Amino acid sequence: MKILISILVASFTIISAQHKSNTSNSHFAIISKSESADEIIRTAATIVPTQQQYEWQKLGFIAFVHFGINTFTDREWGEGNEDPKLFNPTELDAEQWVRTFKKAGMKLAILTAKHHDGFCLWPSKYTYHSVKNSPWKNGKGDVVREFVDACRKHDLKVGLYLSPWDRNNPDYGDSPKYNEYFLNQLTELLTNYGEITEVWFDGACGEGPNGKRQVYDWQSYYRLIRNLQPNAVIFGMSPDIRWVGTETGYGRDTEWSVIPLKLDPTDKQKLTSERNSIDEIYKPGDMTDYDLGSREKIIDADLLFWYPAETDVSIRPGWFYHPSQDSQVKSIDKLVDIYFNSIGKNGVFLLNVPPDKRGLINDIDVKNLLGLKEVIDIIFSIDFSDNSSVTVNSGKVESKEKLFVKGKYWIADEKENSAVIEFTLSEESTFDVVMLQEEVQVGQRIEKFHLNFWNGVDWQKFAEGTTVGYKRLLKFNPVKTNRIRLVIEESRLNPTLSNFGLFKLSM
Ligand code: FUL
Repeated sequence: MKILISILVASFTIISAQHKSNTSNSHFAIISKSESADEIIRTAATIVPTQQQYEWQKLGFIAFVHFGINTFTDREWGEGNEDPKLFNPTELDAEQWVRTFKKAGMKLAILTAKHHDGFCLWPSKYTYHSVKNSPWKNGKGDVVREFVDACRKHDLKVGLYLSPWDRNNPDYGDSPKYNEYFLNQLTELLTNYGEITEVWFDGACGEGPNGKRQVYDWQSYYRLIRNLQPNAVIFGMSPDIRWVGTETGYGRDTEWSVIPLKLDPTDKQKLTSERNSIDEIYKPGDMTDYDLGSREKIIDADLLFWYPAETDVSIRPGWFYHPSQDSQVKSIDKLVDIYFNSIGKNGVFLLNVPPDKRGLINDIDVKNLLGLKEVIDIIFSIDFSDNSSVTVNSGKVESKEKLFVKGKYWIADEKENSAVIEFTLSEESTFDVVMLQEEVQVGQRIEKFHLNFWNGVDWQKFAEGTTVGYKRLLKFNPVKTNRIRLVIEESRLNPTLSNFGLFKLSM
């Protein structure tokens, strides 16, 4: 055992030396057993998103569309034995969905091409369980095609959900056979519908009809996706985008995008500087933990990687449409609160809005979704910190606009892990929301901050937080002042700030 440990220690050290360049501009870093806790923290602070992860993060607000045989059977999880003839939307209009999403400010939409029941919304040539055996458009219809066309027309990016768990396929549980089936279906979806920006995999893995448990060949799925859609990000059971860990829409107060991964001894040989080499060693882990990326978690890591959170939630209690839930559509206030707790907590907000049996999104869902957009637009229409003058650590005075000129960001001097950034507003204002953004393209660093305002006599604390990441929104009791201070108390490395704003919830 001791010998094994020494071999491991030696080889970790070598790999770490090869990957020393990872301490800047890489989306993962192997941690050497000889690295001190301080060194590991610094390494964590220099891990950055891939271009694909960064582009995805900037989308901010995206749509989920659960639609399929369950819509017609009034279920959440179909068993796979449904008659395809039940699928018969009378007024399906994917443009109505996409127009609504576009108006709501969403930038990408993800459709459940196949849910756990195995029913395919496109005429897959590998199964009878699809739209091709439904009366809809006499079996000549293709919901995926209509959805993709509508997204292209209205300039939304496209995502597809393909459930690995398939309760219809007789080969499910016969692992190699089913994996081949799954790859064939992925190939259909990734070759016939143009650019796909997000591939969505959930981790459900039920019992096969033959009593055997399916072993998914994730690595072969990733390879195929990287090959057919190199710019796509993969959600869930992949190393690109992680599930935030809850379906409530509420992310963590402390949400790190750099997360540890345990390695098997042979894993390290498979890692190169290639973006996708992490695919070969990635193992899905539990994402529901309260703490995923604190100092305590990462100092024990074998590998650290950029793994940002997607916060999924449905506008209704269920993921699929159920007439009985028409009165339970989330209110505008609730959606606004979720917005602050998803996008505002370093996540991407994935909101499910399920079409009904007609194939249309219901009026109440449309109304509340557009209501959310209206409120958000009003809140963020006036930034009370525009035209303020800024000093950092009482240094020279700059304009806020100069500090955050598009594409630029403020960064503290090397070795400075704290800062006091003071904004003098152009006039006394009342606000109750602050927005902070770090320049994640150099790493996520800020660990603790608070905000003070000048009450005429003293500096008074009015808000505080831990992580910032791509975006942090904080709500607090209204504050009236013309001077405020952002105090970055702790940062894993010299902190950055790429944007700052002060807003008012309602006028
Ligand atoms: C889960 C599924 O089991 C639910 O039905 C839904 O699709 C949700 C988004 O993911 O894992």
